[in-house]
This record gives sequence, structure tokens and C-alpha cells, in this order.
Amino acid sequence: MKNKHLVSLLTLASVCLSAGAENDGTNLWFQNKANNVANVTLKTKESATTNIAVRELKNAWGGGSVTLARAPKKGMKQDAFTINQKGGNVTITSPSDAGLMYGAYHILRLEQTLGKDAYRDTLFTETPEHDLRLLNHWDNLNGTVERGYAGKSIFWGDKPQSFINTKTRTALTAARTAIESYARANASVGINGAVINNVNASPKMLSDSVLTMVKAYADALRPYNIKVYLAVNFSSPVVLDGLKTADPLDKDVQKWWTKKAKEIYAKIPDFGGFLVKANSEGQPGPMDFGRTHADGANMLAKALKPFGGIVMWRAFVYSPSDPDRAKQAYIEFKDLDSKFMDNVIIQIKNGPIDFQPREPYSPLFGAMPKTQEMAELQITQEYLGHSNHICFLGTMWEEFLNDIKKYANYTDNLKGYKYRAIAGVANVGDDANFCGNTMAQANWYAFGRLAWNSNLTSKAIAHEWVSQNIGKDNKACKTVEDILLMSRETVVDYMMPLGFHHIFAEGHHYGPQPWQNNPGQRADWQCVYYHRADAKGVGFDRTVKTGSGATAQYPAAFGNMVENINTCPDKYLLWFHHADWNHKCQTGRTLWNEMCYRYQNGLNGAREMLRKWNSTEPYIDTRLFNDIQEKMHIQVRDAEWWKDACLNYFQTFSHQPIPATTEPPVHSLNEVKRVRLGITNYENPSAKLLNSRR
Ligand code: GCV
Repeated sequence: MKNKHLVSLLTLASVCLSAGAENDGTNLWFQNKANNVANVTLKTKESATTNIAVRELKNAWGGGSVTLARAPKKGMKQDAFTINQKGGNVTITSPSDAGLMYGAYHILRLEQTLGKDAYRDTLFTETPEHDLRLLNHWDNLNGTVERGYAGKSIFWGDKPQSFINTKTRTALTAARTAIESYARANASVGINGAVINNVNASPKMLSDSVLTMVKAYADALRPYNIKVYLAVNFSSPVVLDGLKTADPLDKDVQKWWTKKAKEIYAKIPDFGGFLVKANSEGQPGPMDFGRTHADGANMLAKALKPFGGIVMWRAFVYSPSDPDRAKQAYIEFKDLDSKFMDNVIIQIKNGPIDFQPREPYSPLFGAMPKTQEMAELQITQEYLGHSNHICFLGTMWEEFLNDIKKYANYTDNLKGYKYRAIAGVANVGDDANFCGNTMAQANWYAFGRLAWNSNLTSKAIAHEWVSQNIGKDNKACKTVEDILLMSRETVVDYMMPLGFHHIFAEGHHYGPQPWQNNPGQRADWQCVYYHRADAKGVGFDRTVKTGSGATAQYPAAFGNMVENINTCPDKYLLWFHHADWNHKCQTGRTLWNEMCYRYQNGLNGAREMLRKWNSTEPYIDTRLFNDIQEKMHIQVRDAEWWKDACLNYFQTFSHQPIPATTEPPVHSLNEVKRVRLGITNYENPSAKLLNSRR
């Protein structure tokens, strides 16, 4: 982490938006500064949180006076706030200091997005849809970040030492400043919780020395209304204290967790709770002892309950209960409905497999009406080009949220929950720009905004982010918004169109490897398992009639639609069907021709994004322009690589010519197999081969 963070925090985003400045992303979306110091009145007792609100307004508010006042209104949620603007003077009221802070950030956002006059003489209340709006960090104690593409952890590795040694604010260390900038960014979009370690959790997380550090982070994040949570390893009692078992029904194990909970809350009275990955990808869990997920989750929930803590129990499991991986989580969890304590929430990835560029929603949503559920989204771009590809995820999450509202009763279910929660796997690391590239910050921003209000459109969110980063009168804004909004569909087209999934290179999940088929390994870790290409066609038959029957796990409105190949949207075609190469797609093209069309479209889209970006050069900060342009060159090259790899490979099954409207592949099948496109290619000699084709 660069010391620049120190400067950024103290000057509170004094960077101007004009071309020629040095926007390296350090200031996140806090690019604006008012020319005057705003007149801010605090009509409530000062606190660390109200101080943040006042400081932010004084630095960036360009309008008239602002008054902040606590007002306990019946039925109003703690984090909610009311904005009353009359004649240019604004009053923000809320039942809590946190609500006042959120209100402050909200009017700053409105001013920067719409301009002062757009909301004159208004009175409205903003209420968060989810009470718990959490980031999940897959950060390891050694400082690495699983699936992180933005440097090292901001919490672990060498960070604790540097953080703890800070004695005074004038001696802020880089680590502490980074945490403050991180907290500020979260608070500005309403994120109010962070699980600060990997779900593949080290038992050491619960050791006394690490908990002391967790406390230090909790103290630093508290003013920003962010609670700290931990991912815990189910075997912790065995590994840390030598218990003979981790069986959740064992009295000593139960006592161990009860004692541990007490210890944690003695240090951190507002500790949020635990996140658990159990019996998944080699992690220990209750099933190792013949118990159920409910037994495991409830044992932890009981220990946390006296302190108000919660357990988020992940449903990312795929034990071979069925030959179709997409069905397994549902099978493992569905019958446990009503068995969980009321402080347990089942955390479900948006799709049934694993954060693919496009998945249908997971059938577990809405399938357990007597159980609290929460969505887990992935902000870090594990399957979307890491931090090299520009891919705005607002559009992807909008599609998912709309589907669970339409088919899985999401909105109504949420109303009935005691804990309304949503989580996003963070894309934050210690790179100066926090996210690997500045445009990826838009995904962090979008997650927060959707967690607050899932009815916001991706278009509106893109507009907000661009207004705060590029400016609102800047000629480039509309172009950058267009780039963001087209980016996800573009990535889907050049990677996995038409319902293709998991044809990624094994391990790093960056480039294509549809031919991957390692003998002797789990079938569902092989790409060929997912696409099932043969001479007849391609795709995974998940129909009830002839396939795995996964469509039956969905409510009829969705299940029947995707069961029938004629009504199944093309975007899910190969997810649910093994379609003939000559199957007529909804566009009128045959499957093979449509596939060629899609890959070409993806490549064209990546080129178009670059072309659009190039047109912004005169209006955009030089540093930002160059950084993103470099990434986009890689993206275009990779899109070409994906297209060539997939079309060359699938052609060996379709035996059909590539239509004239599709550019002939530049790389042969041998070449794409030999030079495995991946992050390391950029450093190894084969990279020359890749780069020469740009
Ligand atoms: C944290 C996928 C990822 C893993 C991740 C896992 C999970 O399998 O590739 O890195 O582990 O999901 O969500 O638990």
C-alpha cells in the first residue's frame, strides 16, 4: 500500500476531475471537493460517527447549510434517514448516528450525481432493504487473498504490525490509512459489516493473539458503523485446544464454542458473528460426524445468541448426492428447512454452480420458506477476467435480483426475516487503487448500492459512479457509462455465451480450457463435464424429460420455461439442454452459427469498448486513461484468444464451417492448447506469442 493513502485521507479527495491530473484510483469515488467550507450544524451529541458526517460535508458539500439531528421516529430503521431540503438548506434526521452519516453521504452523492438543483425542496426517507450489508474477504492470515487480484490483504500478512504500532493520528501508517479509506468507502455506500478472513478459514483466527488484532480492526471500523465478523473453521476446538472431536453434539465441543464466544465478545462487544464453509471443498463440518448442517449451524448459533451474534452458514456445497453438481446444494439443504435457529442465515451463491459469467439463479432461493436466506455475490472477478477485464457487475446482479424477485418470492421472504442480509466477496487488496483497476471499483460501489436498495437499476448506479469519478459535465461520462453497461454482456459473449459454463482453465480460472479432462479426477472438476460436446450437439441436459431433472428444483414458472427448449431463453440454452448443432436459436440462426456469432460479438464488443475508451482521452485524467487503456488492450487480446480456443475446439465436434460473418481464428487449436492463456503467460516466454497477435 502506498503512503499516498495518507495524503488522500487528510486532504479528503482534493483531486480535481480535469484531464491531466493523477487519478491512480487512490481516492476511490471521492474525487470532488467543494470550493467553500459548508455550514454544518450538529444538533445531537458529537460522536466518532457524527464527526465523520460533519467532516465529509465540510469538505465536499457545495450547497447551503446542513443540519444533522437525531429523531427517533416510530418504526424507522436504525440506519434509515430523512432528508428535508427547503430553500437550499438541508436537514438530515435519523434515529442513529450511523443514519446521519449515511444521510450525509447520500446528499453528497445526489449533489455530485444530479447537481444541487435537481432535488430542491424535497422531503424523503431512505431505508435500507437489507439490514446486514456485508463484504466477505477471502483474506488469509499470511496476507494472500484467495481469488484476489488487487495485491495483498489489507488486514493480514505484515499489516497487523504496521496497524497496531500506530500510536497517534499524526503518525498514521499506510496500513491504518488504508483501513480508514476502506471503511470510508464502505460507509459511503452503506456497507455495514465485513468478514475479514477467508471462508477457507484458519483455526488460528480464533487464537488469542489474532483476536486481539480483530479487536483493533473492529475499533477502527466502528466509527464507520461497520461490524466485524469472522469466518471460522469447524475443527477449531480440535486444532487449537486439542479436543478429541469437533462433533457439534458433543458437550465439550459445545462448551468450547460457548467459551470462545464469551472471549470474543469480551474483546469486541458488537462482534457480528460467524461465517462458515463446512463440508465443502475439503473443509471440515458436522457431516464428518454424521450430523447435519443444521446441527453444526445451531451449535454455533447457540453460543453466539446471548450476545446477539449470527451465523451465516454457506450453502456452497457439492457432495456427490446427485450426478449433476447444479442439483447438489438444493438436495443437501432443502429438507433442513425450519431446522435452523433464528440467528442462522443460509448464505447462497447467486447461481447453483459457482459465480460463472452467467448462471440461472440458484433454486435454493425461496425453496426453504421457514429458513432465513441471504445471497452471496462475487465482486472479485474470479471468473470474469480478474482485474484485467473491464466488467461492470451491476448488470449481472440486476438480472439475478430481478429473477429472484420474480420467481422466488425474494421481496416477500425478506420482509418476514429477522435478519435481512446480503454479502459480496470483496475485490479489495492493498493495491493503490484497492481493486486492481479503477473501473473495478465500480463493482464494489454497485454492490453497496444494491445491498441498500436492490431496486436501483444498473444504469442508475453506473451513472452515479461515473458522475463521482469522471464528473457530470464531462463529455466522456456518457461514453464511460456505455462502456460499463455493455461490458458484462460482452464478457459473457467472448467467454461463455448461450449458457456455457465452467469451461475455464483449471486452477486460475482465467483463460479457456474447454478440452480439460484429467483422467482419475472428480468428473465435475473437468470442463468436458459441463459442456458435454459430441457429434450431435452440445450442452448439459438438465431437463426432467431426458436429463438430470434440475429444472424440477425451480418453481413452475421458471422450471417449465427452461424445461422446454423452445421457450428456454437462449442465454440459458446450453445450461439446461444438450442442443443439436443445427438447433434453431431464438435469433433464427442455427446453434453452431449462433455460437460463432456470439464469440465474434464478444470480440467486437471488447474492441468497441476500447474504441469508446480511446475517444475519452481528451476529457479524462491521463493516468486513469492510460491504466484502463492498457487493461483494455489485454481484454481485446484475451477475447480473441477465447473466441479462437472455443470455436476451434467445438468445431471438432460440429464439423461445420465458420460462417463468413465470423473472422477466421487467428490461433490454431494446437496453439491455444499449448500456450495456456493465463496470468502467468504475461511473464513467460510464450507471452510473446500471445502479444504478437494483438
Ligand atoms: C474460497 C470457488 C473458488 C474457491 C472458493 C470457493 C468458495 O470454488 O474457486 O477459491 O474458496 O469457490 O466459494 O468457497
